Amino acid sequence: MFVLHGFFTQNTLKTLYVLEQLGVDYKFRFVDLTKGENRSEAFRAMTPVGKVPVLEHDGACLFESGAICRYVAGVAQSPLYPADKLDRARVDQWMTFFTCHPGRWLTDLYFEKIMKPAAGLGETNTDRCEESERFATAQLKAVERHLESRNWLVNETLSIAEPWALAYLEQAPQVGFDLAAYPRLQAWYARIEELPAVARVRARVRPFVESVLGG
Ligand SMILES: N[C@@H](CCC(=O)N[C@@H](CS)C(=O)NCC(=O)O)C(=O)O
Repeated sequence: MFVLHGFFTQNTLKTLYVLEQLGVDYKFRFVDLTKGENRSEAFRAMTPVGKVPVLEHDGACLFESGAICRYVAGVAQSPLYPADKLDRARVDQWMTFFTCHPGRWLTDLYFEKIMKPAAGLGETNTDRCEESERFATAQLKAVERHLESRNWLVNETLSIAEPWALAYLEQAPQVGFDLAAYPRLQAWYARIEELPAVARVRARVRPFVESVLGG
């Protein structure tokens, strides 16, 4: 049994979407960051960095969402994280790309426009929002180009890179970032959203979102 400690923002959602899609047995323990629960002694005993998500498994703890997803996929020996070295590297490459490029900027927008007001962390920085929108716009064009000739990121089949990317991209409508300029990406996004695993995760985190951000 895996135990995932997390919040409801994209670093946790990446792991929840991936775990759910892998079909492994896991429990979710909500850590309310707005109440500083990640600074408790019990939480710090699991991770030196004090951030979510954290995975507990077989008496060990792991932090970093990427390490967690790859570990669980490895334990499950899932084809969603292919054994072939090149295919695996291609899955890794897209996970890293989303994290460092479009996902990073969409996450900045989410923080500025949603988390800051909700958690009383100060005024939304409009200059920062404009910069984030500019970078996200440019980088999503690369994904659109890649998807012009394919339906999935790697090998014409679903991989853990898809639920991973979803957690970043689903912030777009929430922050008013229009994806209409990317029709192939939108179609791919819709295919990921249709996965039953996605609906299950959303239902699972909804009460926590509502308790922090309101209904
Ligand atoms: N690179 C880490 C980032 C983890 C991270 O930044 N988590 C945030 C929430 S999304 C957090 O725990 N923030 C609380 C804090 O820094 O005090 C990962 O992918 O797991």
